[in-house]
Amino acid sequence: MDYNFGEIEKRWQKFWTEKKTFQVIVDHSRPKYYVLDMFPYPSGAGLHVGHPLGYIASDIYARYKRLNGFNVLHPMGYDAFGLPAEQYAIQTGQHPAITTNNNIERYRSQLDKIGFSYDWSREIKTCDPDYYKWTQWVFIQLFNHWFSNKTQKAEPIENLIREFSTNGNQKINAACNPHEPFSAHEWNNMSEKQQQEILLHYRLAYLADTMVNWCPALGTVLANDEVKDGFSVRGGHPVVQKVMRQWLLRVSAYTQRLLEGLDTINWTDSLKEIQRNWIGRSEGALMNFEILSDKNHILKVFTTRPDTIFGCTFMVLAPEHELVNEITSEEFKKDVQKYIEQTKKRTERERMAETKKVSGQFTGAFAFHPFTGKPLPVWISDYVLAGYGTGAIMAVPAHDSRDYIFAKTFELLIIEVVSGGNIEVESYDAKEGILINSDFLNGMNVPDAIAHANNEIEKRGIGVRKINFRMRDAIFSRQRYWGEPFPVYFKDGMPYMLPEDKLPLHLPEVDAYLPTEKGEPPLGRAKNWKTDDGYPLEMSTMPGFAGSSAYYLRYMDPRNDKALVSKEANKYWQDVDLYIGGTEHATGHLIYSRFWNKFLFDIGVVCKDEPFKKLINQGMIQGRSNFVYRIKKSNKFVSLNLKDKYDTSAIHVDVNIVHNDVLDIKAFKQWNPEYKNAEFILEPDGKYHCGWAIEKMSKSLYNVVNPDDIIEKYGADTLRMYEMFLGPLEQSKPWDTNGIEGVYKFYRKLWKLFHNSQNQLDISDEEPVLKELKIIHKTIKKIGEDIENFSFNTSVSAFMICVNELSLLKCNKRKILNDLIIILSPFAPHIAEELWELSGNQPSVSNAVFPKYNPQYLVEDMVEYPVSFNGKMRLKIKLKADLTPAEIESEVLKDEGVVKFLKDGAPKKVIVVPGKIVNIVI
Ligand code: ANZ
Repeated sequence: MDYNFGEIEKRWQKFWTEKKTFQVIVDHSRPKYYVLDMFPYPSGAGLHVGHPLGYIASDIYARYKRLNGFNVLHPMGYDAFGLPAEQYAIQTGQHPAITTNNNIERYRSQLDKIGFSYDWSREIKTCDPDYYKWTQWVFIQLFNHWFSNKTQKAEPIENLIREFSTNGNQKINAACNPHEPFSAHEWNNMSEKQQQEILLHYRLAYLADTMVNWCPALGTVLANDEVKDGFSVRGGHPVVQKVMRQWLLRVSAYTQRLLEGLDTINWTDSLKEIQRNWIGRSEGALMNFEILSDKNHILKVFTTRPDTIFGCTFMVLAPEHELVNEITSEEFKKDVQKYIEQTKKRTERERMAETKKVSGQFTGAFAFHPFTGKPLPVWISDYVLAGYGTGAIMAVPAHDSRDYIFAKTFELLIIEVVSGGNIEVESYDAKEGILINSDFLNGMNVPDAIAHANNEIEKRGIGVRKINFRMRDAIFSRQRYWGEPFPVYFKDGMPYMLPEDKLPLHLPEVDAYLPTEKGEPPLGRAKNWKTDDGYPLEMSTMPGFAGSSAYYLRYMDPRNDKALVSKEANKYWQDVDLYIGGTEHATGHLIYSRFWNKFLFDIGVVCKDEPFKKLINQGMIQGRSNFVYRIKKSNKFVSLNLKDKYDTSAIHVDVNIVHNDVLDIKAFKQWNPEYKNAEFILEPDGKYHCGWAIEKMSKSLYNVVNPDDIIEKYGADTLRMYEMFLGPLEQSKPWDTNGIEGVYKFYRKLWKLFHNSQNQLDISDEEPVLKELKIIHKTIKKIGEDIENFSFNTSVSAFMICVNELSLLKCNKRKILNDLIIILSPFAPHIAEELWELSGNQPSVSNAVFPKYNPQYLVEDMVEYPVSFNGKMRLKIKLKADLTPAEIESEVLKDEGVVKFLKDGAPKKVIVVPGKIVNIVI
């Protein structure tokens, strides 16, 4: 019988499904292990060979853990809401649910072919009402909680209401939006609407006016990364900055815990660093500057360099700052207005990225320097961001590069206050040097001056020490159709939550996936979009990250209709032990889900504060593109090595019609009607050679390789092993099929070990000999260690060496082969199952136990001894490893080289360190 991967793979995939091999339940007799892949967004293009890289790695690990006695939870599902299906719906009218389901089916069939050990009974789709019921439920809990800075956790909103009615908001230390103080008496006399408005300042999910990127053509708010140079990435429509009332999540409340949590989890340093930067903790001071006017305006600024206060020569406000209108003098009103309009066209990211040029406008107002009393001109400029700190700065041009460019551009005063640089040429931003021109700070170094300035600022009541975080609250509404509806209705303009027994609130049908004539989101088109009592429902939907924020919890108990996850299931599965996915989620999903989890921890839904214990980012698989060279203004193509003689342009050609960089000319002519009559200038070997380059794997570059095609040709086990063989998991690497035959041949060789030359099964029950035992135990050790270290590429070569060595020995001993099958099974589960059964074992091999290596077989046979004469190393002698010191001495003294050195004289002494060295004293 030949190695027929097609049949074998289908058979075992069917077996696993029918026997529910990978279905798991809570089982207290075994330790749990939870291996999770970042679930995919099912796009219309299907999977390419880059997608399964991480899935294969996690599957190997999951299967390995299972062989080691763990009860392994290894689920899969779909992040199914999102823009592409909705855009497609707008173009074609096809309901996004249909598009999504078609795509999911395609994904599923592709995934099934790869032989993953997923427990498909736990599959989830975020667009499924039974699933998003719990996304809505968490939202309600967020709305009903606030964050106490004192206890550093979420607390029920009722506690806060009680506090307000007894003490007002004076004593409370909460994460909240800035607002006016009020007394208990005032609170108790407020209308319900007023109270609700105030509570929004505290709720963990709240409505607020906030600056957003608004794209009128798409009719929605866009995230920063969906906007480039003032235009939407998708469609290229203009985007403006606009204040809109939006739902937000108070992620900022959890900044300290999000930071501290990083120290408790096993993630790479680089990923942790990305999160730390994103959270952006800075220590500094919040200072008050009085504005020179009759209205007592106070300008608050946040600075990390209070030591440089005597170098402050002007102030800058973000153009959106609330004081701008009030302080601008008549004379400058028009120019200021013009400047504000201009800024609206730029996104925050662009404003931050611009470091060479500055723009700005004087307001006509002045502030007082809090120490010297000197007047400081107040400007507006878009390099100061509205959403960071207080949206206003004290400018110290000598020591801040942006302020420096600004001062130079507008000819403002520059005063050096820290020595060490040359401010004639550039600002000196370093946090070291001695303070000058700074009154009571003169002569101090920077750290001392910071501490001293802070003390003085607090003593004189000019300001307070303050820790500031860069991370903002997350804007949580989208004016789109294909997302979770909010469980929210409005009464008297204020938001209220639906009762939990009304969940899920189903996404309604609409006649078009577009905003209404009035500019409302698509849900504004839904008939009867109101509660039973006639109150209007929220028309925005939740953003993409809503559904992925707690999906790992739902897998623990996916069909529970009473709770997001039962206490029992959560207590057993606890958290994700291993999470594998792409780096692109470093600041989005991985922050939001940690926040979400911490909140659920606070309210007692989950038992772990951090959701993902260990996280690995797989590298990207890049495409290897091919090119043909078209002679300009012709339909003639010239081969790679002749192209320099012509004026050509390179054209991407589908890699699937190129083999080892040689173009399949017939296929090329059929590929595109334009090339039907193309002519070719070939190389002397009669072939058309293509050029190549490593690029992103993308449909538009025609370099996409579909795993289905590889499986069709070589089988899933070859695909799995080959993806691992490409290189270290965490590195990016190009897809290059040049070595795939090698992996395929390896399986055939393995197959032959079990079969005789007539291709009949032939396994011997003879006891293995030492040589064979050494080979297999060396491999068991190596594979176990490699898997633990996620070094799967080195495992592949270890398997190849092992099978080669066993083949040379013609080893077909059952005891050796059984172990080999088990350790191979995580990588190549289909062939492993087949050989396991053929060898007379009870399927499935996934129920076997990963063998333990015996160190006795790992001892090297021979040792190479360096032999020294009076301490000087002269020669090396190979000896059997198990000799006694006396035997070693006698062997060494018999050696020809040694005899020569001794020149017939007897040595005075021979010192033997077994396994290491021999020293001869003469
Ligand atoms: C005076 C000063 C002097 C500053 C100096 C820096 C250097 P991080 O570390 O990122 O927190 N800043 C504050 N709010 C800002 C805003 N909304 N937009 C732009 N810049 C803002 O940086 C804090 C520093 O960034 C603050 O300290 C402030 O400039 C500026 F030699 O104040 B500094």
